[in-house]
Amino acid sequence: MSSARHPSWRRSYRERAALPTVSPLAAYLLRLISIKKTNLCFSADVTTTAELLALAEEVGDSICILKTHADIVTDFNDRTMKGLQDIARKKRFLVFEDRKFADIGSTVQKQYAGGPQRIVRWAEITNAHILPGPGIVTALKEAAAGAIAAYNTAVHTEISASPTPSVDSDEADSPVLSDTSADMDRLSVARVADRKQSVVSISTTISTRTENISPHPTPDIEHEDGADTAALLDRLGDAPFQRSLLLLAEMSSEGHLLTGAYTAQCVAIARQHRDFVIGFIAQRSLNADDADNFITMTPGVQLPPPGKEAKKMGDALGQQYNTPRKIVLEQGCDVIIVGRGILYAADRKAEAERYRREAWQAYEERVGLLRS
Ligand code: 5BU
Repeated sequence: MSSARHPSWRRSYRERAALPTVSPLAAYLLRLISIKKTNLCFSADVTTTAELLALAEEVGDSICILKTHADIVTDFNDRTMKGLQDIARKKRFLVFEDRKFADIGSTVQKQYAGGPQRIVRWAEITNAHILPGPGIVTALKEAAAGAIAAYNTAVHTEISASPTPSVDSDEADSPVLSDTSADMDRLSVARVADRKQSVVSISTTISTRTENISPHPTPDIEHEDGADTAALLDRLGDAPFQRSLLLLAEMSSEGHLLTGAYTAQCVAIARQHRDFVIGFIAQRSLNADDADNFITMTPGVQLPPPGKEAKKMGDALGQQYNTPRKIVLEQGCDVIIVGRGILYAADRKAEAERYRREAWQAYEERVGLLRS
C-alpha cells in the first residue's frame, strides 16, 4: 500500500488514540494533542537550567512535547529534572530527550537509566538509531520496564515540618515538603535541616505508591470546538508512567545516510515492538501496513521570513528546513519539531503560537476538517 494513501493520513489524532495497537503513552499523547490542539514540539536547545525552565513556562501552553538535549545543559541536575516534570505536569506536555542512543544493549541501558542524567526517570520519550541492530530496542525497553517497576513500588517519603507559635513569619508558612524520589527526599531533608531550630517536628512516612500506577487508561474525552481546554486537560489527567521510543528513520540534515533499505529496516523493527516504539523521527509518514499507527515527529521545520517563501531554507551547517504545511499536509507527519525558529524570536510565546496555528491548520486540512 502506498504510504500516501495510508488511512492514518485521514484519521484524527483522537481516532488514532483509540486504535487497538496504540500503547498507553501514545494514546495519552494523541489525546493531549487533540484536546490542546497542538502538534508542535518545541526543541529547547539552551545551555542552562534557568533558561530551559523559563522556556518551558513560556511556551508550555502551545506545545504537546518539549524536546531536550540534556547534555548541552551545563548545570543539568536534579533541579532540572524536577523543574521540567513540574512544569510539564502543570502545562500538560510530554518530555522528549533527543539522546539518539546508538551503542550495544548493555551500554545503552546504563546511558538511559544511569549516569548523571538518568534519562529514563524524567523523559517519557527518547530516541535511538538502529545502527547497532534490533537489540538496541530490546535493551532500552528492558531498562524502561525496570524504571517503571521501580516507580510503581517506590518508597515515598514525606517529610513535614510543623511551625511552632514562636516561629518567624516567613517560617510560619513553611510548606510541607513532599517529593517523589530518594534523591528529591535527600534534597528535602537538606532544605529542612537548613532551617532554624524553630522547626520542631519532622515526621517520616514510608508508603508504597498507590496513585498513578501505570499503565492507567487515559480517558477518551469527547470535545467540541470552543470547549474549555483547561477543564478537559484536568479530566485527561497526568500522563501514565510509561516510556516510549522513537526510531531515527530519516534525518533532516543534508546528505544524511538514513535512506532506502535502512529506513525500511527501521520500520520493520518498530513493527516488532509496537508497545514501546511509538513512532519515528522522519521527514514523511512511514505508515504503510494496515496495523501501522506510528507517530511521525519531524525536525528541520521553520517558517520563512516574509517575501522569502520560495527560497530553500537551512543553516550553515547542513540543517535543511521545510514549512509546517509541507511537513504535515504533504508529507503526512504528525508532530513538527521547531527549535531556533521559536528560540530566536523576539516574542517566543507568540512565535510558538504562530507555529502551533500553522501546523494545526495543516493537520485539519489533511484530515478533511478544513478546506484547502
Ligand atoms: P532547529 O533549531 O529547529 O534546527 O533544531 C532542530 C532540533 O532537532 C535540534 O535539537 C536537532 O538536534 C534536532 N534534530 C534535527 O534537527 N534533525 C534531525 O534529523 C534530528 C534531530 Br534526528
